[in-house]
Amino acid sequence: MSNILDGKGLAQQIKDEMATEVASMMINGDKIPHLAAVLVGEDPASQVYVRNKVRSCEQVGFKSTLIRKDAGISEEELLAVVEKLNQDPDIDGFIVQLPLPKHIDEHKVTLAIDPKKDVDGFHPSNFGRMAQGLPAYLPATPNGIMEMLKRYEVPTEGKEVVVLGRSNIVGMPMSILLAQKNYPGNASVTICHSRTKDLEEHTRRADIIVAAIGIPEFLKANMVKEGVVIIDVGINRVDDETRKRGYRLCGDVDFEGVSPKASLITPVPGGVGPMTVVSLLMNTLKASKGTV
Ligand code: L34
Repeated sequence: MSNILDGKGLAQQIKDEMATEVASMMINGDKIPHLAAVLVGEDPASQVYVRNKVRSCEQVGFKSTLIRKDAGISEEELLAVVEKLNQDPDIDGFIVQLPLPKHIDEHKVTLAIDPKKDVDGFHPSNFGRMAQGLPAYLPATPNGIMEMLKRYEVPTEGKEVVVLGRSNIVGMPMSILLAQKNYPGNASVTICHSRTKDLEEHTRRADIIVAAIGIPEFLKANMVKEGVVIIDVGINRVDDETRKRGYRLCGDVDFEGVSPKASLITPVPGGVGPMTVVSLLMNTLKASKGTV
């Protein structure tokens, strides 16, 4: 049997389920979920991700609004865009795609988003609620990973989990969720980062590794044990002249080397990325129903 955790296929299945639900909402005359995305500048990867989000909205029958702004937009102007979306009664939830240009304080922008519309789950109020196990919008990538573990019935209770990376949007929330008294959770979680001594000593003990450090093919076969479950969050573009686009995508895991040792592994692309997108849609559906 294949050891692939097929995020792409699973995301499609969840979108099909959501499309059915949206169709019946429409018949009942309920409000159709409406997501807005703000994209600042021309970052090529961000354009792809946001396009995937907008396209997925169309697939499930959501309304979507894409607001594009020049990279030169001032912080003040961007905050005004956020405020307008906060006030717009037709918008159920919205995101400001990261990263933002250097002259804009991401933290300030995140704080300006109404937590009730913060379908990215980045606002400290949502993060704090998540950390305390209260109803909250969960950040899309960790939430997508949790959904994937659940649907594939991956055992997590009592497992040794190593999270590589401590970012606010992936590593930190992921480690909190996996330690919580829930399924998928109840794991013993270790966070490793740039100051970790003897990282391999940790990764070799791990039953589950979540790699989110942004270094292409960082995790090698000799760093993991037989039967490990690998969640590869990395999505790196590396130059490749044999490809038409001039680059190929790879994760933070050396897939070729690690896959033969892994009981389960997410590919890149087609693993965590599509689950991130679908979990944003799940949050938007909740926002439109007012269930968070
Ligand atoms: N505000 N900023 C905000 N919210 C987010 O949730 C994100 N993230 C991360 C970057 N900045 C953000 C995303 O949307 C990463 N991310 C994301 C979204 C979608 C995909 C990857 C990352 C995705 O669709 N990946 C596809 C391939 C894409 C490609 O061809 O380049 C995949 O199969 O992995």
